[in-house]
Amino acid sequence: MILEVLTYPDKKLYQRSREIVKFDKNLHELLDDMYETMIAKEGIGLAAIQVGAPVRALIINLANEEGAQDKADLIEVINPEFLLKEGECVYQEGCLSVPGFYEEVKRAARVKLKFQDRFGEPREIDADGLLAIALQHENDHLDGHLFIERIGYNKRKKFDKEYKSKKSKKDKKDKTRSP
Ligand code: Y12
Ligand code: CO
Repeated sequence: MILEVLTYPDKKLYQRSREIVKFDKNLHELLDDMYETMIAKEGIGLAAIQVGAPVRALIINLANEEGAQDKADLIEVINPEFLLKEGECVYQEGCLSVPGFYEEVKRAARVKLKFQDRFGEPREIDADGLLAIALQHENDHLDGHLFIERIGYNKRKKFDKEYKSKKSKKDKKDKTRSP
């Protein structure tokens, strides 16, 4: 099922998600719905809180060398904990919860992560490049943070201005539509 994606400034996006203790049918349904939603909205990563579920689960499906998003490459991450973050990189990020805004964010270049899979089995992953960035971006959602909190003061001002302008245009349009 395709779910609604919460968008800024929805307060739920700012809450810390809780640890998952039951690796049951409900969790599997949530992960399957998150995948369907992420693909339908053309995303490459999604955290459970973005579809309103405040639990520590995230998924990532990067494109392969042929540019295709193959489900065989889907990574499901439950209860992640970073064991190592090193180096520095800057990448222009976007987020399904902040539609239409993209900005450079500085993050660790390489990470090591321990987590559980959908059956509760312990796993570890070493990542660099886009995967390292995606893991950090999605893990931030589990802690109630959006990438717009990690951009500099001037870029944040630019975002606030763009958001206000879009909102006032939408409000005007909605006003002319209502009876
Ligand atoms: C690098 C940087 C950020 C991430 C986190 C995952 N981010 C996304 O999956 C963003 C998806 C996204 C998709 C959009 O829709 C289309 O492109 C059709 C989009 O555009 C609008 O909302 C207008 C914005 C973001 C991982 C790795
Ligand atoms: Co995001």
